[in-house]
Amino acid sequence: MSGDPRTVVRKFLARPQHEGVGAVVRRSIGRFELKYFDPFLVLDEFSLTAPAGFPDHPHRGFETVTYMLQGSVTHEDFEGHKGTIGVGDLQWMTAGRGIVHSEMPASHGTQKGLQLWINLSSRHKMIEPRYQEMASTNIAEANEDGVTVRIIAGESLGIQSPIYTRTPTMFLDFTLEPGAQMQQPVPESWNAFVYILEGEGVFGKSRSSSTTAHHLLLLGPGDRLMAWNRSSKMLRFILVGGEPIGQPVVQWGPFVMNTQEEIDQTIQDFENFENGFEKARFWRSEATQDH
Ligand code: FJE
Ligand code: FE
Repeated sequence: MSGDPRTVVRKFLARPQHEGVGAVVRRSIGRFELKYFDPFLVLDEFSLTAPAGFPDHPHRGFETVTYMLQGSVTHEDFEGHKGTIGVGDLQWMTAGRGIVHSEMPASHGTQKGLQLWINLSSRHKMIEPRYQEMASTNIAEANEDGVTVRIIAGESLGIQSPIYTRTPTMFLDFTLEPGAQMQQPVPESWNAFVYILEGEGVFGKSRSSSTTAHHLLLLGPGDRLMAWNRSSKMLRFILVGGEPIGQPVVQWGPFVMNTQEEIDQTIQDFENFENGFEKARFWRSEATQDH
């Protein structure tokens, strides 16, 4: 490879905070100090223990990617789309012009996962909603020299994920055994980050100091990432990259548009059950109905 490897330019520790109803999230992207990392709006490592959850709420203008780490979450939306995603399963939801749904724990104990919000460009914000779901058993996994990679989106070790990314995105889940090292190409023009799930690792430059779990690492320019596990425990992290959109972002909670006028219109659409929110008028999720 001809270019330079990417180095770590900023580092954030994601501390737990409260979100939804009784839920706890470690938010890295989307917090005050890092409102937006184009095209990424939010990265939450969430933790749900019943009755905590995310009851009926809307989305417009972006995609949500939910990837489970422990336990399971049941989702249901206002079109009748419903399901449960368990450990290692993926839901890639393109909210587009509008989704109203609930996301609630499906079992006892603590459910953990990642939720990433990916922005859509102005010409895609009002597209029809779409789901892409992949059970853990269908997610391709490649193995090489102590490195295991699960290919959620994009390509690694010659394997391409079938997930269609409306905003070009890569999402890879790496596990490195003690002593292992990895190298992964990342398109030069993309923004990319690492989020550490477990263990500790050295990222970017071989001589840099190691970083532990729940840290977000923003990567600088370059054409690939290199990482090393010099510890005696497993290292697990995600590497995510995306093509920057380069458009203004105006966000109001779960609505993400380009202008304040579009946000005002969205709030009006939601209140009046119009322009994609028609089915919200008489819908309540089973999870939040009185039993
Ligand atoms: C939320 C709007 C939302 N992080 N991690 C406003 F859409 C949400 C929300 C979530 C969420 C859901 C899951 Cl399953 C996992 C998440 C935010 O639903 F919390 C606020 N405050
Ligand atoms: Fe949601």
